[in-house]
Amino acid sequence: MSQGVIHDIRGFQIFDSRGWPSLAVEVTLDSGASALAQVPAGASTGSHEAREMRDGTAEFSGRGVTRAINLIKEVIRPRLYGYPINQQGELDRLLIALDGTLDKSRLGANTILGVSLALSHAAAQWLKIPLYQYWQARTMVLPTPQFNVINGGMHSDSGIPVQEFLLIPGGASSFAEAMRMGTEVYHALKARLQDGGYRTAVGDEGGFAPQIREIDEVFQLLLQSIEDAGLRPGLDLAMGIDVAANSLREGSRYHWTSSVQLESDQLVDHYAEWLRQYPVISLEDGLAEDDWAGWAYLTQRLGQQCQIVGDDIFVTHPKLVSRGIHDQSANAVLIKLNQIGTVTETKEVVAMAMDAGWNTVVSHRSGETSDFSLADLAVAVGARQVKSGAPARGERLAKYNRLLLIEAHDSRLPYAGWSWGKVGADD
Ligand code: 2PG
Ligand code: MG
Repeated sequence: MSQGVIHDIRGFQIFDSRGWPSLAVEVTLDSGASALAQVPAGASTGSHEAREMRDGTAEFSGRGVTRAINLIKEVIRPRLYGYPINQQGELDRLLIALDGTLDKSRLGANTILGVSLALSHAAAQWLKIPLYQYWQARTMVLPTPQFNVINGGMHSDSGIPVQEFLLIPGGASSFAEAMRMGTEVYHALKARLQDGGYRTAVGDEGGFAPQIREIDEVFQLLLQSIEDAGLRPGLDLAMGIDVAANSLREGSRYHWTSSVQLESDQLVDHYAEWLRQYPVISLEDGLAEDDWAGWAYLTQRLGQQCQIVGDDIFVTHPKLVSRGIHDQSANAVLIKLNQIGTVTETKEVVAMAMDAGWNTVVSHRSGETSDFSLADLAVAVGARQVKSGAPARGERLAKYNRLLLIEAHDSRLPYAGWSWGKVGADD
């Protein structure tokens, strides 16, 4: 009879949504049952993210994952063989110890995450429960999505300096209604762009990538599209932005446009103005990862009226999040599994942020696969927000569709809506 122990672990080279190699990991149990997980990759990365293991050879511009596959075969499989599957914390600690570095550089965060996720999937399967139940940590909730409908920065060639314009349908009464709102505005936006003579090609995360010079024009287009869809800006849907300001940083200043360079307090002045004019309730990476003084100033100035989300500055790392909590550098953290590398560490960082009263947003990467694990994670840890790109492109929908199915199957789970503290037009 099956004991639920690990019988085999294998890595495979697959491809992500940008056409670069990525890693899939399959865990097989003694019962013969197997589970698969796939690993994503970012483009606008924080410099303190855990390291990926890439081949560095001429093939695939150095991005092949043959070394990662070999490490799974030669180092990880022999160590984990025969272990009971139903103990994620213990297995993740073994992986961390096997790697033995602070930045996961010996085995690679991609290698470790692929194994960590596949182990979880296999365990949930063995226990015959959904993944989110296996991972359950706090009161579970269906997260409010952040739909990235305009792609700029390093995610498209639109020339727009802000990387992401996000629509946040907190006024919906269910996740299904949030999807309806998001998709209807997405289609209204496409029609508006066409009418305005803009191209409607999409960027890496499925959002449109029009060549629009003025940020205010983007905000106006979003406002009008929300209204075109018969919805109320700021009530049904609010807006967010991810500036990904690391990619604008040059020396101590921010390279806003080819002719405009700004100090961080000048950039914060811009944000204050946008918050005054538009229903913007979430601001991610408004400043660069090393601008800690700027972040404290930003949070002190705008943190009462807006969610200040740290991504590249915290990279889902307990030490950096803890520093941010101490310094009051933000009031929310973006959570990305592959920035830290294991399920267990990711859950610990979420718990730390929540205990400090911070909001948490579970996020995809710009290079994705059809893996949907992050949707289950968002529900399991009670993160009340999730970011998985536009409501378009299969790799983005894999996560949103998973949440739709979780909602359909588990009617006890409430939709987060604005429960995480929107500050907007109605209060
Ligand atoms: C971000 C992410 C995801 P990337 O900056 O928040 O949207 O982008 O994966 O390129 O870091
Ligand atoms: Mg970001």
